[in-house]
Amino acid sequence: MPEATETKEIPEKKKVIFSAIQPSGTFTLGNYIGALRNWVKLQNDYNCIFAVADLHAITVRQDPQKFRQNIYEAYALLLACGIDPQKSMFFIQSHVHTHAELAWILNCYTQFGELSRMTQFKDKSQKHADNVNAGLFTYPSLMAADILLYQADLVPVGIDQKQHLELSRNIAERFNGIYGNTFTVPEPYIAEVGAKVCSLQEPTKKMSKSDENVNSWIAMLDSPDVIMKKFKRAVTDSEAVVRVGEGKDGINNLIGIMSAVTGKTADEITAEFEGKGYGDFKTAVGECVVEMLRPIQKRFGDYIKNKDYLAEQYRNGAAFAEKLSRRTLDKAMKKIGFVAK
Ligand code: ATP
Ligand code: LTN
Repeated sequence: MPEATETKEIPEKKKVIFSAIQPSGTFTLGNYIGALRNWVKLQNDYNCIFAVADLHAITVRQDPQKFRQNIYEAYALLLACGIDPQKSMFFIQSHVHTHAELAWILNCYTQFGELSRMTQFKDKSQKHADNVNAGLFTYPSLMAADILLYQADLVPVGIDQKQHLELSRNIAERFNGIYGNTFTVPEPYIAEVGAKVCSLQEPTKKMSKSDENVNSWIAMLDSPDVIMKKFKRAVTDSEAVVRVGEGKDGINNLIGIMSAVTGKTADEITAEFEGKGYGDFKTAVGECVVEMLRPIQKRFGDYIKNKDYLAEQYRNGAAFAEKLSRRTLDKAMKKIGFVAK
């Protein structure tokens, strides 16, 4: 007889992770180090669900041809980074109709005042003053739908998305409060410190793909030559010592990048470059980034040529996602009082 205190080991259920990225241009080194690279690692420990958030991208006007290409490229690039459709569910958001449907429903449980307080809405409506559309305003309800449909426990996002996630939690709690437990209330999963890659030209700002100065960001698909050139042009300071310090934003950023890529600490990097100039250092940073991206670019080149393979993967992903998300949508609709089909 087992002792009364002995407990049977119940295998812990893996937590569900959901995240998505907009196909709104070429992905940068910031997207990779701050988001995509972590997604790849999470696949081993969690049930991961990832999407290319194309519905979100049309809140800003897109050129149709370029948009289509960006969606393909985003899907292929994520595969090339190591998102593995055998381990994770990986699909294109607009292929799974439940997202838009739940978003409409959640819109009716989201207050005008809440949406008005979103800083991204305020920023983007200033930036695109000629197109402050309703979708830009209700963007967070669609994001909530993305997450709540899969009963996600954790959502890896950058700090810029934390406010949206907070709103998703409020919507879930409000709905559960009215109708009883329907949605898992998700927690943010913010990447470890140092995950913010800054602009190479204005190193107090984050590296952003929508920055008009192309020298400020490294695209994941930039050629080695271009990457080296951009690093050589990176803004530094006049001290000429490779160390982390106040007022040394450019060098701090380059050290951060090298540390993220090689796993070396800032002190190790400082020691390695003692007595050497910024020229050598910048070349070394450029080289390690080129080497990190080289295999990804190679795989991307193979995937993007193989449209049939891409289609097979995103169709499969969408079929699974539809089946899983349908359950939550049906449950929510039933609770509200809709008549079942
Ligand atoms: P935009 O320029 O349109 O604002 P973006 O390059 O900032 O776009 P997003 O699509 O908003 O990229 O972000 C996708 C993910 O990449 C988010 O999780 C975000 O936090 C992360 N990310 C974006 N830029 C950086 C950066 N410079 N450093 C670290 N993480 C980043
Ligand atoms: N809004 C996010 C992309 C995004 C997302 C999501 C992230 C859309 N739906 C759901 C996490 C969970 C962005 O712009 N980075």
